[in-house]
Amino acid sequence: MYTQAMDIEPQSSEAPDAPRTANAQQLLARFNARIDDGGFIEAKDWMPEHYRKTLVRQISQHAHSEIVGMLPEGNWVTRAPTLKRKAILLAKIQDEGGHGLYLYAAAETLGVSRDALLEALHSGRAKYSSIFNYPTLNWADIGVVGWLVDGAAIMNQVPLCRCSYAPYARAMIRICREESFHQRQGYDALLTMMREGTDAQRAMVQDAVNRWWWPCLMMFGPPDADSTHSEQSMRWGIKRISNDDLRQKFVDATAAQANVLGVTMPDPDLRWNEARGHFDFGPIDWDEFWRVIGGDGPCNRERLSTRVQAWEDGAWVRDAALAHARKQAEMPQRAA
Ligand code: BYC
Repeated sequence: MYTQAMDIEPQSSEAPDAPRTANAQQLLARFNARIDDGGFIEAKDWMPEHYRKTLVRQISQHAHSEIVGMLPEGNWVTRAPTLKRKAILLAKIQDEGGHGLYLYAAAETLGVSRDALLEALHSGRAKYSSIFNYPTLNWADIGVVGWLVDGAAIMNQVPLCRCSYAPYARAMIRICREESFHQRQGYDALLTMMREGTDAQRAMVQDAVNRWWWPCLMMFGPPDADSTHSEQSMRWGIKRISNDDLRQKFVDATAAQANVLGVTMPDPDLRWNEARGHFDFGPIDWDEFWRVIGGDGPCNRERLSTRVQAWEDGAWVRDAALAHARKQAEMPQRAA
């Protein structure tokens, strides 16, 4: 039940998108030409079935990540150290819920229902980002989630603003604007702890960085050589930059920020390589990554059961909204 496989619909056994008629060949040629020109595909445009399924998979995993991502931070709302930090945290968590809504709406334009997507999440069939299967143990974790987790998310998501599927690209533009506030508020919370805090608070920040650094590097997905979908997704302009290249950009950006903050990344191999013009970094534990996305991370079970509980507890809200919509629909008839 707690695996994170993503099989919303059984796959067809025939070769994906092999055009069988002259008309189908023409549609495929037009689609390919638009992709090759760097153009966008809209919801009503013809698209190969494999392209549609790839987008449903990626956009729904992304949507699930946003709403599951609310849970580790939600744990700290009642324990935020000041009113200001609490208000910021609440706003951030609400933003993540909003991102989930934009993304589910973008997935729905591809002809899949939100109920089906949520059912796949709640039954454990759908994936969400590996990062949310790690615990937030102290207040510094909330700062580190903003700085590193949202920082990694932005690095991955900015290129998605140019994704070839226009409804996804449009959703990503708004999401990226909000994510950049999330990253900055996290870094600001950590700077306050490091500059104005006690030794114990500085130690909390370092401890949180030690625990989150490696899982954040895993957020970008497996190495390019082991990535199942990258080649096709890059060809279709869904992904614009590869998993490894994005990971490297993230390491380069955050290594400098760590110096300003006064923390050390838990990687003895992390050092500037003049010849490459990048930071070198040590090996990632990919066994841990596959274990976590296979359902056996520190918090997979807890996250899924909390999410299912929230869905069940919210049934009355959905019922009330539907009842209200029904009444609204009946109004003009009543007046007549
Ligand atoms: N976690 O062929 P690959 C956020 C899976 S939200 C879990 O490279 P692809 C935030 C992958 O799905 C962050 N699974 O895949 C929210 C595939 O399995 P399936 C979420 C992962 O799709 C709230 C298999 O491994 N961001 O930051 O080409 C608060 C092979 O991988 C992961 C997005 O979703 C992972 N980390 O590339 C704060 C962005 N990595 O599907 C923050 C949109 C890989 O064959 N998504 N897998 O069963 C993407 O950009 C791409 O889907 C990925 C993976 C780069 C994540």
